Amino acid sequence: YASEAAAYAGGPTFELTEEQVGIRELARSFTANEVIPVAAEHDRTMAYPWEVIKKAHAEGLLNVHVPEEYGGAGLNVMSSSLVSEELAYGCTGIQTAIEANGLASAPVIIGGNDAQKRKYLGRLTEEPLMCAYGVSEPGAGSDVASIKTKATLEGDAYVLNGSKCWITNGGVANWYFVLAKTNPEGKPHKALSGFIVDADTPGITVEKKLVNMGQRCSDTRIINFDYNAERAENVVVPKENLLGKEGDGFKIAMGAFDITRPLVASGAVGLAQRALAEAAKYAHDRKTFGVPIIQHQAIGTMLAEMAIGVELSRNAVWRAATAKDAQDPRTTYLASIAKAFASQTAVSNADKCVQIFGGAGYNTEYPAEKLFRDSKIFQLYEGTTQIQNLIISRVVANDFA
Ligand code: CS8
Ligand code: FAD
Repeated sequence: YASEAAAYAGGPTFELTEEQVGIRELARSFTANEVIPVAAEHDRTMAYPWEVIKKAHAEGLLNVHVPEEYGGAGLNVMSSSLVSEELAYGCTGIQTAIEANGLASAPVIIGGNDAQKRKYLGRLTEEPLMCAYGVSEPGAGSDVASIKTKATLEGDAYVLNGSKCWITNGGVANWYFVLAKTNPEGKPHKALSGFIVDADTPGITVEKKLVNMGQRCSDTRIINFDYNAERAENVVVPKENLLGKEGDGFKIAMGAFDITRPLVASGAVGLAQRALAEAAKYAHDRKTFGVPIIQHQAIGTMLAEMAIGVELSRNAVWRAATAKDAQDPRTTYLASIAKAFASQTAVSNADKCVQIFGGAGYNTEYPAEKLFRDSKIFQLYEGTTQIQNLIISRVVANDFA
């Protein structure tokens, strides 16, 4: 950043506390020392960033929102958003791997009992272990209520049958949150239940890592929870791993997004800020027609638009995060606004960054093309932009009915 004052102007609502400034500094220096130096290599090899994750765990930058009583830092969403933005500034592939732990543990924090939290959240804080959130399926992404995976109660355990698709951390997770139908005849939203499933449960098969456009070191997989004829095994989940009671699953799964959409949006802000910084530096160095290109008004206008996007997106993230922390009933609406707007900013800033770099923007020796590839997913995962707009428009329709 050019200066602290330029990056965070503060203000009556959004002045950071001393503790928050400290958290942000810790995440910023971690990003500079541990993330940025290895980001391009992880993008090239697509290797999972285990070393970075182990160091993040040691520094207290993994599982930041896990309550203190279960060994975590107990950060609220606002403070967590500072960490997400800084990590994303370095590499959103690495940040997504780290953030996916937050997403998978959110349903346990929301719907879990003390024993479940102690066992599964405690495990995460003791060792650098990963977990994954398994909701989407090959046939159902946006329409969560239409998922097909079944959980059938047989004696004192559930038998899982179905497949989950696009599961971040799928191949490296120690446990999964899985949303499944416990009452196939019931109304779709009340038919779903949430489970914690140990990844080493017999019968689970993990397919090969999916090769994506960007965020290529993040591990995305299809996971099958099916009767394995060869080994004559069902995927059996003990009854005590049900979160809440049968039928609570949809609300638990949605409640997680109220926490994580502001954090995904802050990841988008980090990427947008990085695109601005890289573009501005390059525009100072590169000369055409005898002057640095930053002196051409057309370039200055693009940089100004990028800065506008960053500032307003960060404001939207902080607004949504503080709403969640204050239990504001408009949290879901504000989280969708932050997610939709910040992801648009990330895509737009990455595009402008490539443009400002000219031909170099299209080349892997420079940072712009990675930012461009990495940015697009923000408009897709954690609910597409169309789904955020659906959530926002339902509130608007209600407000002005
Ligand atoms: O289906 C909903 C939706 O959000 N779809 C998008 C799915 C999505 O976002 N998937 C993301 C998967 S995870 C991922 O991509 C990870 S990316 C990698 C990791 C990144 C790092 C973190 C919908 C379309 C918004 C709504 O669906 P509908 O079927 O229309 O249901 P509704 O009528 O809106 O709601 C039914 C009941 O649920 C209650 N509800 C809805 N939202 C919430 C929240 N909290 C609590 N309860 C909620 N947010 C709603 O009030 C209804 O309850 P009733 O009692 O029935 O009235
Ligand atoms: P579809 O739902 O089939 O949508 C297709 C198109 O139709 C989209 O443009 C969509 O916006 C539009 N559309 C759908 N419904 C409507 C509507 N009602 N109104 C207007 N437009 C609509 N899922 C997990 O559970 N866990 C994860 O960890 C996870 N990580 C992911 C990581 C990656 C890299 C990717 C690509 C996906 C991940 N997902 C994960 C899945 C992700 O959440 C879904 O891909 C996303 O929600 C969209 O679902 P879909 O792909 O099935 O698209």
